[in-house]
Amino acid sequence: MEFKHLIYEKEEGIARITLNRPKALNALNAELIAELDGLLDTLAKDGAVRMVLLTGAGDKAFVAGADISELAHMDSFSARIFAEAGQGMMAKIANLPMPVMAVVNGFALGGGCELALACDFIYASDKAQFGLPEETLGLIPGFGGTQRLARRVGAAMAMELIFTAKRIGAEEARQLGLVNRVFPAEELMDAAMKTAKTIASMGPAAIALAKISVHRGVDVDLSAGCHMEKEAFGLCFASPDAKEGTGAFLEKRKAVFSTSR
Ligand code: DAK
Repeated sequence: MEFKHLIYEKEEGIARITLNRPKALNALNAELIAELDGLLDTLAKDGAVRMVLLTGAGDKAFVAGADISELAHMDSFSARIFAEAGQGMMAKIANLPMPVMAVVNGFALGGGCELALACDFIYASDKAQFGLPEETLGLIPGFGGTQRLARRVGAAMAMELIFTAKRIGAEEARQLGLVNRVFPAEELMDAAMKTAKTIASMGPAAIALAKISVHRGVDVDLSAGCHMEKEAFGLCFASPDAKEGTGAFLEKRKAVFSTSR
């Protein structure tokens, strides 16, 4: 697949997407959002992809935000269309059947921080910086940032970060629960790949069901969440992987799960 602003690689069930506008610190313009949106549609149908890594080209930025040169020319109408495209693309990440990890190698600001938050979890380099600087531009986060950041770090901390536009480093982001793990920059991609391989070795149906249970569950009360979990648990038995996994344990051998959904 050929893209103008993305590099797409696939190896042993792991897809790696690199946002590739390094001269603009990988800022999200409308073309990049459309390309990524289309690629997510393709991935959703690719049963052989078990895990997705999303990262930024170069060593300076994951994504430095929405492209300010495009934002500067927007009116209310085009801003709404842009927000719809961005929010739609980010919702697709949660709806993918396979996990998506943001591998944040530098600035993750504004729309870049929102994109990382839309992924299932974040690994960061010790050089990464996170922030929602939209207020400095007379804007608010428009790609779900007010919602996802508050769910991740709590409403009060999200409001402080949004109101002050403060940038925080990787370690502080980890302490807040925004980032799962922090690595020296040169070790980040290897660490991400190691976790990706572990996840890719699990049964793909059970991973998809766990992902949907967690995502849907955080938006409902505990009883509704447990109800959904029960249904998802039952669905695991529609895949041969449940028999293979339990059988392998009893036979004292390593389970061999399906290679596609
Ligand atoms: N957009 C476009 N270009 C950008 C950019 C961005 N967000 N960030 C950096 N660049 C470009 C710079 O203009 C520069 O280009 P040249 O001048 O070389 O042509 C190049 O990348 C390198 O940047 P710097 O020279 O500034 O590099 P520094 O190391 O000095 O500084 C920096 C790095 C990341 C601290 C700085 O570039 C910076 O502050 N960038 C802007 C960060 C920012 O404010 N990001 C948030 C953008 S607002 C909406 C939906 C979503 C959003 C808004 C509305 N709807 C409701 C419609 C989201 C908004 C945002 O994300």
